[in-house]
Amino acid sequence: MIDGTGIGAVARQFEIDGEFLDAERYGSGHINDTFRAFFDEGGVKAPSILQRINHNVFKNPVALMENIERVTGHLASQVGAGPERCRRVLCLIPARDGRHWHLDSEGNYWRAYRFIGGARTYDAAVSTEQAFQAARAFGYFQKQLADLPSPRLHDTIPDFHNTPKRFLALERAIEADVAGRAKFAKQEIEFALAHQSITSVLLDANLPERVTHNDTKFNNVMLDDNSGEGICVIDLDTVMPGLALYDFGDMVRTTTSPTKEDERDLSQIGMQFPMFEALVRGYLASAGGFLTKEERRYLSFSGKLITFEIGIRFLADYLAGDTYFKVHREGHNLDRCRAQFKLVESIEQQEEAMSRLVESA
Ligand code: ADP
Ligand code: GN1
Ligand code: MG
Repeated sequence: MIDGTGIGAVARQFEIDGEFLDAERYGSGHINDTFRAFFDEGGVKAPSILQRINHNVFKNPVALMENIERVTGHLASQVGAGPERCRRVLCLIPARDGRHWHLDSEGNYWRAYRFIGGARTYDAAVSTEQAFQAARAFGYFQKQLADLPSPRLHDTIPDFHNTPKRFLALERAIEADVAGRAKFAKQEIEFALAHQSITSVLLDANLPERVTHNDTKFNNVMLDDNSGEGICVIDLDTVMPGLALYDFGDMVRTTTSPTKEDERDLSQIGMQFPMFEALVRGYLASAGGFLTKEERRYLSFSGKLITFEIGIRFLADYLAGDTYFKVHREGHNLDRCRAQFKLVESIEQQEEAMSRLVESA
């Protein structure tokens, strides 16, 4: 935990104008710690974003920050100067020593971003327009990074979307059952094991490696408060080489059901076809120019696969005693797993229609 004094000391390490006032936890991420920190800028209370990187998850924060510097630099070069620059691209605030991160006395890595005002993130999408905007923004993000100069970005988490390896990790967690919880998750374990055959489909399909975001949750894109436009893709820790379909798949997971990721009332969860249609339209509006025929063919499948993959990650973490994802109640990871599997079922029921839609798009 960090108190107000601690965060003030960290905040003062960055090139932010004005006196530090206070800070509050911000957002609903499961891995890092995000704070909105306020500074007195000539009598105005101005916010900045401060983030502590979870180095148990991201083993090499310096390499991660190198990725982010390169990625945001490349995006910024395409947006150009002007007042919208730090609303359209995340702008890192340098530390006072000139680096883009600060290492505190406890061995934690911190970074700071300019606050994007007049826009916000949502944990669930409420309209097809929002789904369209998110998909278009994530597709545009991939497009802008298609010509990122070499070298290859660091893999901040190796095999992040390697579903067969995620499946193997689940099998080990079931076998070890260190928290004695397998007995509470019999149905979910059965569901997971019955789906093993889908895990390697994308890896076997010989699809092109691209620079991808890899965590395209709906709450990782900021929508403008006035226009509703998807103006800035955020949460760049997992930007690294990947498949375009990992990103589309996670959009399907987090945007097509009207519910949040941890909804306990399973009857509320379902893949809403108009939302999927809006995602396809939005994504193709920006990414349609570079996607191959093969990539297009797997668009609907990717939604099922990534929803399943995140579901088995939640299940494995539940069985391991909640060591990876932050949890806020007992059984939280199991609830999240159940919600993902319910969505997988819903996608399965509509898979043919989804594929037909993609073919005609
Ligand atoms: P996490 O890993 O905690 O999900 P994010 O980078 O997604 O971290 O940030 C958490 C939340 O903080 C986001 O959902 C968004 O609402 C808000 N946020 C992040 N960066 C900014 C920014 N530069 N300006 C304004 N809000 C931001
Ligand atoms: C984590 O950090 P956050 O909350 O955006 C996770 C993603 C999962 C997501 C599920 C580094 O993302 O892979 O899809 O939770 N990030 C990491 O909500 O594991
Ligand atoms: Mg996030």
